[in-house]
Amino acid sequence: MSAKLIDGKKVAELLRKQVRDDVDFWVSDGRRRPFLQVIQVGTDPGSTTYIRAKTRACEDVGIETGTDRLPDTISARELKQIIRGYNTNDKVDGILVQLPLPSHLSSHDVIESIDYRKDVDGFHPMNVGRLTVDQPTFRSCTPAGIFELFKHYSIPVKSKHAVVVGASNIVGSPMAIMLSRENSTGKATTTICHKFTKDLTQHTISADLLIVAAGQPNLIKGEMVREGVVVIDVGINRVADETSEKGYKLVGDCHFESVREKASWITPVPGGVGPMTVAMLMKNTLLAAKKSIYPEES
Ligand code: L34
Repeated sequence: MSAKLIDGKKVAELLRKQVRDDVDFWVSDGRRRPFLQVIQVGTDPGSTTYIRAKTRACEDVGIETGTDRLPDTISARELKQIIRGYNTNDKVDGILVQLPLPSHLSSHDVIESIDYRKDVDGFHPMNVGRLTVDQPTFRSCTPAGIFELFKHYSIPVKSKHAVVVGASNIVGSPMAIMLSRENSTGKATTTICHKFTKDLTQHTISADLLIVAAGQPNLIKGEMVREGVVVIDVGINRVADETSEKGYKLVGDCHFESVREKASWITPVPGGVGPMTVAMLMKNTLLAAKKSIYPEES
């Protein structure tokens, strides 16, 4: 078998088109456009690329956006003061602090200072907590995007064995929660593997759905998966490549060729999960503007 490719770029375009139509409808009777405030601390090249993709997507769907580029020497106090300014600014619907942060800043502390009603990343403990108890919430963009891919390709999730490799707060952990719980699409038997897992293959080999978000090139090889598995490769690693103009190429966490041989579906890197993350951010920002998840008290 050679797996069919899951085209995240295409599905992301379809989603953005939907959001664009919704935004047009939202502003058609005189409401202001949704506004996303992005905050970058430092100059991590990956962050710069991803933020560019996000602001371009905003332009594409008609969401207004501003980006703060702050020095990596900024103190926690100063950063949180800036965030508080956006929390109380009625014109700002969504606030996104791009991760990772420089090591002197606590991402927990910074994320918790964001008003959870503007937390379009779905990283605030309020939103993560609501996710775990199946209440409406901002769902983190990457896992939510993966569920959109399952939906688009009619890949069944319910009662399957889903194995998540990696337990980060950004992807692995919320993904596992959504897989195991989420009302409409989850209900999978879910295994979470992480760096303390003893025999990774023992788990991956029994996966119907394998979601890999470990940040380690070639972690998953063909011999570690069973025939017909659906593989979602969230990894986005830069590896040196003299033949490319940039001097590097992007690879996922799977050894693509050997895993593709066995899988029924697989996401490519790039062009798989990455564009879905960006598209779901557009969706969440519109939800924030509409106050769909946290309606204002009347
Ligand atoms: N706060 N920090 C916050 N929110 C997030 O949702 C993220 N993430 C992750 C890193 N830090 C974050 C992203 O935005 C990863 N991530 C992200 C976003 C977009 C892309 C990849 C990761 C993306 O567009 N990937 C393209 C290729 C981009 C390239 O050329 O480097 C792709 O096709 O996969």
